[in-house]
Amino acid sequence: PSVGAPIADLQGPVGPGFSRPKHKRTFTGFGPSEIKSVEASIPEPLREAAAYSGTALAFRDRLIIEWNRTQQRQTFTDQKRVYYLSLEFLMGRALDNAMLNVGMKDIARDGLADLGFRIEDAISQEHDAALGNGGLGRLAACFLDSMATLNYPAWGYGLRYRYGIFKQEIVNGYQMEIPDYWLDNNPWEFPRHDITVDIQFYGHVNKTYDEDGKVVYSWEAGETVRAVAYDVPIPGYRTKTTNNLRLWSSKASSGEFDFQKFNAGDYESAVADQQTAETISAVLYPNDNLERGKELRLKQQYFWCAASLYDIVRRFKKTKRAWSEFPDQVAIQLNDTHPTLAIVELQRILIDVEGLEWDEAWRIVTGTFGYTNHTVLPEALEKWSVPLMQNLLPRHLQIIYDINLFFLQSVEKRFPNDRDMLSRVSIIEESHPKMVRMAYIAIIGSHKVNGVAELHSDLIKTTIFKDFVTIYGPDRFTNVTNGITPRRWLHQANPELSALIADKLGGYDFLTDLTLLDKLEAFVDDKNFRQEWSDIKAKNKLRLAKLIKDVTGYSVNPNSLFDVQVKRIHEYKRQQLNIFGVIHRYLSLKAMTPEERKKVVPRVSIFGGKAAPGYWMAKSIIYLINSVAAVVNKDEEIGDLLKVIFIEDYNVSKAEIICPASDISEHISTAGTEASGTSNMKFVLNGGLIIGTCDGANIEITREIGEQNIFLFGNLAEDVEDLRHRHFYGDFQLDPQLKRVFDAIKEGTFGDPSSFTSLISSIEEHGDYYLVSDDFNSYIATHDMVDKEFQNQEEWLAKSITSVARMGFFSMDRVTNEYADSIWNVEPLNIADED
Ligand code: NTF
Repeated sequence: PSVGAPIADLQGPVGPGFSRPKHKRTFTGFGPSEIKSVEASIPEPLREAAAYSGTALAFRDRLIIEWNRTQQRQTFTDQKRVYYLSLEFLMGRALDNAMLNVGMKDIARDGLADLGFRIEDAISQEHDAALGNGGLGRLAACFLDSMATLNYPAWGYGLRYRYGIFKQEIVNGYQMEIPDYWLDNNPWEFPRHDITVDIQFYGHVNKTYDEDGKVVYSWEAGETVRAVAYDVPIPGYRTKTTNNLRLWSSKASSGEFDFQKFNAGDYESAVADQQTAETISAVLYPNDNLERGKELRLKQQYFWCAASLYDIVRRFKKTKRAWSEFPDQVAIQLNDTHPTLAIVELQRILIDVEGLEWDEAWRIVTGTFGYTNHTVLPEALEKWSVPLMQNLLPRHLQIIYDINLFFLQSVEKRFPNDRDMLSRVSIIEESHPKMVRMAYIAIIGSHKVNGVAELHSDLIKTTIFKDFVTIYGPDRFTNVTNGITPRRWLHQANPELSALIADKLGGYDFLTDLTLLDKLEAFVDDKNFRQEWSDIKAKNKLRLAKLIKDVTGYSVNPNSLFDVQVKRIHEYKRQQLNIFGVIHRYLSLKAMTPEERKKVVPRVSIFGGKAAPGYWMAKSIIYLINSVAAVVNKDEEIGDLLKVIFIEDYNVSKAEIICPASDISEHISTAGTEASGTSNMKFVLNGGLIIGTCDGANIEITREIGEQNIFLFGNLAEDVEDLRHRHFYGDFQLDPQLKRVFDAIKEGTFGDPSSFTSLISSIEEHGDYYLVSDDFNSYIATHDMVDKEFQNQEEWLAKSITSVARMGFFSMDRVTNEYADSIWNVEPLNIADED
């Protein structure tokens, strides 16, 4: 990038300037004074952008060397590799992570300081790589970090969206969506114009016979789009391993636009093909936990699966091994059902292109794939209409029908008289139109299926996939509870806490073996340590207060209790429960005498998260939060006792500031709906306590840190169905405290009540599907306990330290090793210096 170039040049030869600081001092090129004069002529923001670019390019050069070496070594040893297929990678920023992983952040800080820059300013110039919606995409990013850190030969495969998740702006309380064009000046990707695959769509299937009279199917496609690889280096922490994330970008298969048409003056149609092709990788679908069955989405899925498989198969074929060895060399993990077509595509390649028999091909396929389920919500389970699939992927639909036929035949053999069972487990749902159930293909075509937390894995076995447990037995189904990378979510986000821990534990080994944190418990009564611990939390709260001031204009008192809920806005995650609780608090405060108010713990309720653009109810929740904020925050009678904040455009880099700054965070989904949740882990790892339901990974967090260190409330998953049933039959009574909240809203306390009608009526009149009313009383009572316990700062601090000490289980490294052992059967490979 042009703005980066001058500074990068001034750094001298890339690499040595950082790795050997003494060279920097003897470097005889431009000295700081010469640089100053150059600087003076460049406006400030440009200079910081240049500082970022220069630093990024320097680190990038280092990464390339280790990346090449890693790839060569992995190819040479030719051991089994893992391919992680994910339609989302929510990476966030790369520079800080790269500096920490190669262990040179301090040197970079000094270098930048010599040039007159603060390293934080340079880092914050970077645009987040936001190719994901929420937890699922962030989990994929944590996987990449862990796989590289643990030296697994692993690749990620995804799509190179031109637009990531939209940027959120709050205008008059409403969410507005701004396109996130993020690719300008992205130093972390390498276009690989030498690596392309032509992907086919539409057309029809020809049936012919070979010399032996065997039927041969060939797919004559109607459209071809070219996939071009873009590679992103993924450095591990304190290791030479630098893995690859390959993102596919679409373009016209002819390469360029049609020059003949152009010369004939038909400009529009000259570029039309090109534009249609580029549309495939243009934009990330912004839905979290929702599938809408749009053709372009199916095109994205096939485009990416087919390109990735072509690449994987090409790599395998270079080894000249027998096809039967494919599953010994290749493990492919499906991040949810989005890449399920990869199963069908591999079967197609093996039988149609490579000429294998069906059964042998299918053994290879099932030996290769593993499927992770991330949700039980019915609206998120992918189904594609048969006519749509028939049109776009005619050969694949045939293969799906064959997979289904052989599967149903085997089921019928074992359960002869159970017709219901056959229709229940059929890949094809007999609806109008017929639908292809992608999760069923994923289960049938994989050797392992896993959920992402214990309760969730139990639920899939007893509800949505129950019949498949009967058919395959329990061994195909397993649990791997999610985790997070401690590198980004402790060391990078909370450097001071990380340093304090390192000081007590005698080094940073806990960052690669998080169970070492348990040694912190020995210091729980250490006075100095406790003081430092609480000082760090206070500083982190100040840092967040500053962010709040910058983005909302509101000043908050950093001594208040910071209560945070940041995640995608969804009815099942129940931000509405939280804001109703806030209103309840406000009404209670208003009813108090000044004497009573003196005893109140001041609180800042902080929200953040995006609503899917088409999700009306989620958008109303955002509007309600902002409407409450507008009233409460200017109420002088209340002052600092309560502030309500909505931080716009919540993303990975904001999460890095928010997570270390909570006193308490909210993970309050209706029991049984949140598969795992991972921000719960991030907050606890940073010394925040949590309030939550018995849902997702909250349950294992409780098991690990102890019941006395978490605020649990609400109905249990096992009671949800019954409660919903009762509501449905009219057995529903609005909680009296919630009724007071609704009355206040209806009276117009927070603006025109008609904006909130559907929010209220979904609870009052339409069955309260998410049990907001059922859980309200226990939610409020638990918040009262939070206030009470927060007043005992000594106890609170002990809980904070103890909880962090017991969080070792939630490292993504544990997760990655579990997948490697029980699903992938892969071994690490060390990349030594001399290789
Ligand atoms: C999400 N699933 C779940 O909703 C979260 O609870 C979980 O922590 C993450 O996956 C990661 O496992 C999805 O986003 C999806 F797409 F499956 F709905």
